[in-house]
Amino acid sequence: STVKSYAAVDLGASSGRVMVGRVGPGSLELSEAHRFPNRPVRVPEGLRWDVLGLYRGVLDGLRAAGQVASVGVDSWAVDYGLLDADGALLGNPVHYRDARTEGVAEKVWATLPAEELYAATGLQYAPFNTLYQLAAARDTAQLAAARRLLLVPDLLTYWLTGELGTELTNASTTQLVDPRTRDWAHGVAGRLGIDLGLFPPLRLPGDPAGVLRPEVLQETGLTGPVPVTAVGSHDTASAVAAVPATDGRFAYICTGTWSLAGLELSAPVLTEESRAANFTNELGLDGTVRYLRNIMGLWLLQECVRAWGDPDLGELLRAAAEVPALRSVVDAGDAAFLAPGRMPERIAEACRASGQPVPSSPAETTRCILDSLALAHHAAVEEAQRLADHPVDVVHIVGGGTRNTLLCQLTADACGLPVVAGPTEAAALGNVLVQARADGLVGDLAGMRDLLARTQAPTRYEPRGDTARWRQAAARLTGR
Ligand code: ADP
Ligand code: LRH
Repeated sequence: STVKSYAAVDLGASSGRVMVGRVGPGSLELSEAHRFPNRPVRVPEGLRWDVLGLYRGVLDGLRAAGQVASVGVDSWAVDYGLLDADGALLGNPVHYRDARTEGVAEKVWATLPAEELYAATGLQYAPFNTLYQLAAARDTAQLAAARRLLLVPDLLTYWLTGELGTELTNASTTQLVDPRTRDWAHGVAGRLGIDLGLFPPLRLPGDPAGVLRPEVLQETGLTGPVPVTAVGSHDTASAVAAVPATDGRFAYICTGTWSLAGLELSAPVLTEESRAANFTNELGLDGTVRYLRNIMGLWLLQECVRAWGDPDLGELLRAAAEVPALRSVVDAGDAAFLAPGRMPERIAEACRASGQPVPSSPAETTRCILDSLALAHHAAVEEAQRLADHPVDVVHIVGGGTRNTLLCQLTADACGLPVVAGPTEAAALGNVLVQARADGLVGDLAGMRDLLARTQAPTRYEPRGDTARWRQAAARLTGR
């Protein structure tokens, strides 16, 4: 029987990796070829991605991966690089945590009210949606010189193949796509003076995206032709595709730098109530909609760990498990935590401001973060079910946060539902499976999930009761 290898390039906000998936009839194995840190750089003009360093990591990873049937690229959403008339990159892509979008949304809404924008695009308000980034860049020399705009995975795909395209799942995070037609929102772009001509034509997960350029083959030691396949290039689209659900009654939480918590739907929810609850409608594989809320996620912990001089994470989590539960909680959905820096102090300030005990040790702060994340996970899972009228029996957790067993257990406790945790490298697996599908090796989304459920043994966490305590803690935040 034939087993084929596929390389998944998966760039998260905290690390990039090149993973190799081996897919055969009824079999699926994933291994890591190369992992490299993703460290943004602050320069005088602001916070930037080190996109050349990332591309270096991709090339090293492809060399380590060895010969593969194809390559796919996914990354975090919303950010982009601009190309000049010669096809050269103009500057370093701006980080979505950069301050340039402060106060921009209000100006956009003066032209196009937030209600209309939501009805047309279904995207939750986040200051970093590409639409606001483009509004912030409006009068810059760089944008004036730009002939093309490529979202980060499309930029790397372009460097690998020389071919231009805009992959749909990630395009849906720009706030310039209509989730009903799954095509550009021309009316929105027109009213805001955004030139959609900057975006190369849309392509869908599974579409061909060229072959590795001769120079790339030479540098990676691969033998051509090696096709590149468009995948769900938004990492969250790939991760949700790899949720090993066995029926439709599930919620998911993609945990990494962010927690993305919600439901997979067949149509967007564009009601005013949904907008007020800040739920987003991003586009997924095969006509699906990712109806979810962004929660600050393990970013809160990453930033604290950085501030504490990188103590051992395992020891910190063991100590946090010994701290009494729910002493203090913060709103883990609050955009006040978006920017980098001073995170332990900002968390302490939020506890003080809401009249709760102020965590005083790294273990206590860590416990506060994990309790707060579990609380926010529950709120998102519960509200999504209500707003979409779509009940669930189980919560799937995928991504790096599945390694945090305390977070998984607390999430089960807060939700009062069983949690099924895994796979950890969900985005890479979703990336691999879309390539294998384009190659005819696996079937539809249900077939992909069936293969995952049979091959990637997850861990199950049962809720430990005591949901009343979680409700009381939630009330401390809402003041109700
Ligand atoms: P991203 O793709 O956004 O860069 P990941 O999915 O790689 O993020 O998840 C990274 C997070 O996973 C880290 O911030 C950390 O909190 C958590 N994590 C990674 N390894 C471990 C571990 N061994 N134990 C507990 N948590 C871990
Ligand atoms: C997670 C993610 C998330 C976006 C954020 C910018 O990596 O793609 O889905 O909201 O980054």
